[in-house]
Amino acid sequence: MSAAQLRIGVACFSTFGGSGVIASETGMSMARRGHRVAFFSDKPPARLDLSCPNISFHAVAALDYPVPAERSYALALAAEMIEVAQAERLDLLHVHYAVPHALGAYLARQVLGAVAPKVLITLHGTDVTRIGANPKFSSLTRFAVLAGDAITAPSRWLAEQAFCNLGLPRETSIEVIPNFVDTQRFRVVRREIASAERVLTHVSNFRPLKRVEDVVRIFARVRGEMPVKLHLVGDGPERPRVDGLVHSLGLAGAVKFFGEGADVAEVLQGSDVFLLPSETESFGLGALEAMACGVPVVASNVGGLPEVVLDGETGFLAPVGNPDEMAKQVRRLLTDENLHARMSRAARSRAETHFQLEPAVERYHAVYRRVVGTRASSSTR
Ligand code: GMT
Repeated sequence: MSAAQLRIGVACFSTFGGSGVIASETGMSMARRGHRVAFFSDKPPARLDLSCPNISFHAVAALDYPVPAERSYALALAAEMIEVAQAERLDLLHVHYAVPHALGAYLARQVLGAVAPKVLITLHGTDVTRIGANPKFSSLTRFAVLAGDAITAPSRWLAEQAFCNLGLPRETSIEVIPNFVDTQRFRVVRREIASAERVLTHVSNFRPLKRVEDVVRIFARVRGEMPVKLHLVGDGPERPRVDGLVHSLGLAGAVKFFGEGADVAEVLQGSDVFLLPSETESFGLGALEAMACGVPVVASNVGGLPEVVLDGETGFLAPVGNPDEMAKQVRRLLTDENLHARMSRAARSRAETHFQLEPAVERYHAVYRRVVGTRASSSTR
C-alpha cells in the first residue's frame, strides 16, 4: 500500500435521497483515485457501484437480541466501524448526516483509543433543521458533531443553521462544499417531442416536508390550461396521500409514478420543468440534477435553494405553499419558448460552472488529507 493511499470508512443512508448519492459518488471517486473505501449502511445505497475496485460494503445489521429492541442501529454501526477500522486500519471515517452516524463514529473512536480513525462529518439537512432543532436532541447532536475532526455542509444556509440550531460555538469551522452532479451522466438530451404534451417532473423521498401534494396542485392548475403530464420519481410516507389527491382531482391518467427504481437522469432528460415546492431544503440535489439536464426548476424560495437555483435565470423561486404562483411560473416557461430555451441553457451552464463532481471531490480530498495529516503517521501504523 502506498503511503499516499488512504483507508476511508463512509457511513450513509441507503434510502432514496441526496445524502446517499453524495456519499456514494464521493466514495467511488476516492476509490478511483486509488484510496480504499469501506461503506457502512443497512444495505448498499442505489448509486453505489460495488463492482468498483477498492470499494467494500459492510452491512450494519441491528443486534439480533430482543431486549434492546430494533432501535440499536447506532450501536450496530459503531460495532461494525470498530471491526472494520481494526481489520482495515482505517485512517478516516467520513459520516454523512449527523445522527446516528456521527454518534456511531464517536463510540467507535472511544473504543479504538489511540489507533482510532479521524472523523469528518458532513451535515446534510434535517439532521440540523429537524433533529438538531428538536430541544430533546439538540445537545446530543451538538456533542456528536463537535466530537469530530472536521465538519462540512452543502450550503452556506445549512452551515448557518448549524450554528443556530445546534448552538455551535462561533469559532467552530464548517467548510461549505456544495453538492455536485456528474454532468456527463446528467446531460442535455435533445428529444423529439411527438405530441404537444409537456412533462413536469418531481423527484423526492415523499416526506411531508417535500409538499408533494403541492406538486399535484401546481400540475392540476397547469393542466387546466394546456396538455401536460406529471412524472413522479421516488417513494415515501406521503405517497398514499398524493395518490389520493391525484385520484380525487381526476388526474390519474396524466400522472405516472416511477417509484425508486427509475433511472433519474433518463426521466429528467424527458422533462420540461422540474418542481420542488419543499417546506425546507438545505440544497435540493434533485433540482441540480434537473439543471444539469437543461431542465429549468420551479421551487420554493427557502433554505439553500437560492444558492442552487437563480430566480429568473435558471428557473423561478416562489414562497412556500403557493401553488398558484408556482403554476403561473410553470405556465410562463411552457408558453414562452425563448424563455424556456434561455433558462435551459443557463441551468446547464450553472451546473457545469459551479457544481461539477471532480472539483467538489477534490475539496473533500483536501479535507481528508488535512484531517489525516494531523495524525502521527497513517502509513506506518
Ligand atoms: O436531510 C435530509 O432530509 C435527508 C437528505 C437526503 O438524504 O436526501 O436530504 C438533505 O440532503 C441532501 C443532500 O445534501 C440535500 O440535497 C437536501 O436538500 C437535504 N434535504 C433537506 O434539507 C430537507
